[in-house]
Formats: sequence, structure tokens, C-alpha cells
Amino acid sequence: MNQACRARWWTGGVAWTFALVAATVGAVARAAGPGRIEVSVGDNFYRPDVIRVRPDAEIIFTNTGRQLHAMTLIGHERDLDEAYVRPGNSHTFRVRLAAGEYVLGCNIHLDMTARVIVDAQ
Ligand SMILES: [Cu+2]
Repeated sequence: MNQACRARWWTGGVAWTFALVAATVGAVARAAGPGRIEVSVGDNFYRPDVIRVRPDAEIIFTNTGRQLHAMTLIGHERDLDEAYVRPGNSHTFRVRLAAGEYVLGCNIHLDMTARVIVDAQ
């Protein structure tokens, strides 16, 4: 292997490594949220407060607090409106939303909000 050949071989290896790293990073960035997520509804918060899901996901809200709470998708009430959940009870919301960001709020405690991020499939 002469000098020029060795240089070409090394450059090729570097380029290949970069391509592999870029593909890996791209795959991670494209990975959608889970198809099923459990959200704790406390007094007065949703945990997690950033709920990232696939477009066809199930979000299971469980009231872990001592007060009645609700879930409404603000501005998208046709999809989810005033789903009340008593302490100890759960409500399953089957997501049927376009990719994007939504705001979830409680009708009883107006300062209680979370972000719902729906990934593209
Ligand atoms: Cu509430």
C-alpha cells in the first residue's frame, strides 16, 4: 500500500464512520414516542407533564391524588373534553390526533396543565 492509497483508505474509513454515526443519530431523532403511556394525575399536576406519544397511542391517566381532576385538550375538545377521574380511578384516552403539540388542562384546576406531543408515525 503506497502513501496515496493509504490516505484514500483512511479517508474512506472516516467518511464511512461519519455516515454510520449520522444514520444512528437520525434513527434516534426519528424514533416516535411510545404506543402506551401511563400518566399520574396528582394534586395538582400531571406527571410526566410532557407526554410524548405516537399518533395512535393510549394514554392511561390515573388519579393518584385526593381530589377529582379532569382532562381536556384545550382547543381540541372534540377529541378529549372533561374526562373526569376520581381518586384511585383511571381514564384511558385513545389518541386520534395529527402530529403536533397540544395542551392538556384540568377544568377544575386551571393552573394544572401538561403538553402532549404527538409524533409523526
Ligand atoms: Cu385538577
